[in-house]
Amino acid sequence: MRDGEEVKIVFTGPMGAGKTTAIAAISDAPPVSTDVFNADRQSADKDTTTAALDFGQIVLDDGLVVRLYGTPGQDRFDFMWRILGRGALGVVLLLDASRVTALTELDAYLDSFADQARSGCLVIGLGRTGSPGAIDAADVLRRLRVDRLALPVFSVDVRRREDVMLLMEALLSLIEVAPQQEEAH
Ligand SMILES: Nc1nc2c(ncn2[C@@H]2O[C@H](COP(=O)(O)OP(=O)(O)OP(=O)(O)O)[C@@H](O)[C@H]2O)c(=O)[nH]1
Ligand SMILES: [Mg+2]
Repeated sequence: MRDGEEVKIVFTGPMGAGKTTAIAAISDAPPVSTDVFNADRQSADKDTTTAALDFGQIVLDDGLVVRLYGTPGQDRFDFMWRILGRGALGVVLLLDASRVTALTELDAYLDSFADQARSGCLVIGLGRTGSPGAIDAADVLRRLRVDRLALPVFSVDVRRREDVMLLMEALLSLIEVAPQQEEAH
């Protein structure tokens, strides 16, 4: 990739996994956020939830411009996943390891972003792995093997810039070696 080239990356995953937090952790300028009051405290106990998208951007040392899009986590906004996924070269899938539904959510998102998963342009960031009863990276890798997918899985804290950058850099390396994708529709 060269100076001034642009790449679109989508951060996705269920409500509360940390998409908005992750984009804010690495974006050069404060990201555009569309968070609204969260009335669904059962799905995620936090004050706000993303209604349309997050948008941030970073320019890497080699001049590559990385546009960062975050999807809304609530199922009622799932039409946005397809819209935001269009033209995305890679996907960062964030999961909350402490949720009992984490592996079911993994399956659902791999289905929705099947083009990127199959072409190997998807990385998984597993948050809150230290919580009691949480799944770990080995559990995710086992599930991926069933689907014959070889994708990297990292245990991360989305509030830490270094952790989110690790996900980004792993993903950009995968994009570089992947066969050129057809634009996802
Ligand atoms: N204590 C703790 N908090 C975390 C950890 N990881 C993420 N969080 C918090 O979890 C929350 C994640 O919220 P968001 O970033 O809004 O999540 P989101 O994925 O954008 O959620 P939606 O937009 O509702 O789909 C933030 O308040 C983070 O600070 C962690 O490892 N430990
Ligand atoms: Mg959000």
